[in-house]
Amino acid sequence: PGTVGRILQVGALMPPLARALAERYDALVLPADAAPFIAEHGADIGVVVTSGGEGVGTELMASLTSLKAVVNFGVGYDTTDVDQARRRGIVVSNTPDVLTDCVADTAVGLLIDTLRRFSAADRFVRSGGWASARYPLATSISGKRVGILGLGRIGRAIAHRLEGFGCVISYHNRTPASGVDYAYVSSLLQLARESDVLVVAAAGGDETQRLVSAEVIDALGETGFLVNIARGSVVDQDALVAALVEGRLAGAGLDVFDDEPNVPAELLALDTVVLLPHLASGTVETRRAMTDLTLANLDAYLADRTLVTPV
Ligand code: 8YV
Repeated sequence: PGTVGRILQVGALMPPLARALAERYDALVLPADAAPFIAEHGADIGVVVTSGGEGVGTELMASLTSLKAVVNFGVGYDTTDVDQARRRGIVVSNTPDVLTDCVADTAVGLLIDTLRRFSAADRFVRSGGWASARYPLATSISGKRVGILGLGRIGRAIAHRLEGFGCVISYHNRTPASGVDYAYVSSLLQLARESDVLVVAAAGGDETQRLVSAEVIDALGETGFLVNIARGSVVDQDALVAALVEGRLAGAGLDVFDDEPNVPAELLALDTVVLLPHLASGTVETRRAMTDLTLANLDAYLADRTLVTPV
């Protein structure tokens, strides 16, 4: 195949990945002041390597007139303009499967922490509260009805784990998933009404924007819990915060937010919420596997214009 052009890193990447790009691929790095850089190099860039946290948005993609491939670190690629990519014949890869177990582990850990209030109990012990008071009773896991929004690879891994905890699983997707016998609920509102815990595992992007609306949150109700390991954009965050502050929702376990790394100040004061810094895939083993898969996609593209895991 003909020449690909230069490789460009967009946004921060794991140090081993950034190092490999610089040393082995002579990659350029998009600076904060992008305009002069684009003016000089924009037309030479054939491949972008980026992550879900950054992506290749509409404007940046339009300015890269020779772009042919976007290699994305992370399973989610909602920050990349895939419609423009499709129109222009730009191929996009992500890193599915290798992070499924860790993200599902995080969802289950968050669910247990939120219902049993372990993180708040840890704060209680550290602050000396145990000497003078008993810790309030929490909520059991077994027997709980867990609704999963988005029964894809990660949703299924969450469901599989929660079966082991004695939870009753149902789910909502646009269409029923094949090969599972969990109960399918065709309306998300109905799923929320019938669930003690709603776990968000759907991809981000326009199609899932604020799917978990004020109405859905109200349907979960004052004994209900929300867990989100997907994207902040899938939930109406203002409605979620209001419901938590007013006690109209029992609690929430959140690994993702609307405007990371900013977390609504109201949540910091609530012991009913568990707040994580978007760490679901953040283990040494999984991040190494994601790095390897990212480089495998890049190598495949450079060798013969194919991708190992195209989206
Ligand atoms: C990454 C993620 O931390 O895979 C995803 O979609 O959200 C995480 O695994 C993130 O993409 C890195 O920016």
